[in-house]
Amino acid sequence: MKRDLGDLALFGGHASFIQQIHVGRPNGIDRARLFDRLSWALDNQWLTNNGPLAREFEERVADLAGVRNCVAICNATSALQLLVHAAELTGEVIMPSLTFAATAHAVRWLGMEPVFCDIDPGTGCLDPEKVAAAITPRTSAIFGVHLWGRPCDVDALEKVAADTSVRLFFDAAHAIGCTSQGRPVGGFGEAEVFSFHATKVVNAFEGGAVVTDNDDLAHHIRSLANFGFGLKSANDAGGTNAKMSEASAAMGLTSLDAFDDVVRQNRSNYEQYRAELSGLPGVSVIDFDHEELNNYQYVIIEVDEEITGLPRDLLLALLRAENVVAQRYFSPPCHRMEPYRSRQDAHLPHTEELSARVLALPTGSTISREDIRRVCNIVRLAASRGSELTARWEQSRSGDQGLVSSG
Ligand code: T4K
Repeated sequence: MKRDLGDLALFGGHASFIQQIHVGRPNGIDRARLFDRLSWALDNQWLTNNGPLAREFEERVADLAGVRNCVAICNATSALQLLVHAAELTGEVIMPSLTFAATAHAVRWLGMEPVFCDIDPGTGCLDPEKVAAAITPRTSAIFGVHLWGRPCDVDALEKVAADTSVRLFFDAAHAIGCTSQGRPVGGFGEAEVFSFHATKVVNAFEGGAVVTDNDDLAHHIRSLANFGFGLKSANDAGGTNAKMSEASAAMGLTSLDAFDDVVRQNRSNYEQYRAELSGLPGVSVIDFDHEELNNYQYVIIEVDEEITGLPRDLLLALLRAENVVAQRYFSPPCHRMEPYRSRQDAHLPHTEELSARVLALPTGSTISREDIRRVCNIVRLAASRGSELTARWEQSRSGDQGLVSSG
């Protein structure tokens, strides 16, 4: 355990971890089950194109989400694009800026303008009042994002959508297995999109899905993902290839088998982080509504530089020097990134404030209690002596080696 600033790798100490630990390390998988499924697919000589494993995966995801239709797609970005295309959206789509670039890129790829709207600082998700104010005659849809698995204020967004005749969809990339007021994420708005990327709580190597109770929309998306075959209207002709392969479905199914265990482990990690960092001024671990189901796949801390004297990015750099590959999910926010920054002048104070404070820490089934203890030890040491650390870092960068090597 590190006791003094000189113990930190940033100042010449040994790194806390010999090997890197990551946010987004794939969770452990039952290899025997995975290999059985892969072997079965090889024996079956059916490797993609709506195969039996993909269909089973779709059934299980639809069940979890409490909806009639799940269309498995090769990744969530493509799923978002297909959804935007099938829904025939036009003009402007309102969304948060505090999200992964894929949410905005998917909309822009289809020729629409993402319009970034500020968040509720308490949840990190769209502020429904700000959404209502952002609607213009060009707005065709609202895309909520259940950030870090915390659901949006779904009721309020549904009301805004109904009052303004604007369509409502959700990017639920982070939120499989979560509920809002006891209802599973997946059934909100007209459709929702899950991600099954390797870094996610359900992992299909790469994968995504559109879930919806709208049978026509599901049929349309399924056809578009398969070159447009089977589309009812000649106007809709054309499509792409965005199907989920049997190998991905085999992985997705095996990951779903472990879902409850992984969520239990994530929750225990999350609670340990909360306990180890409790009472540390200027650092908080974001909360979840424990009355609801949560997948706890992200452990996010907020670092208040005014209280700690420690800039979030310096904490990131010092964690990385210790081989803790923390992530700035999500910073910069989309409206501060190209191609959006130069296209619009969004004023999003809550987004900017939260985005500047957040850091994701490693969790999942590959992290041990001892790993978390050590990560928290570093965060505690750094945040409790933030001003001193920052001054020392600045001096070391300006070449005062004497201070760098002292204990
Ligand atoms: N909407 C939202 C709200 C999203 O967050 C995402 C994706 C999407 C849509 C789009 O979903 P997909 O089209 O990807 O299905 C990662 C993931 O690639 C991305 O899926 C995810 N969100 C995002 C939050 O995280 P990066 O740019 O941070 O990836 P990368 O390569 O830097 O990896 C992150 C960490 O994970 C690293 O520390 C390394 C570690 N890692 C990664 C992989 C792939 C591993 O340890 N093993 C691995 O196999 O985006």
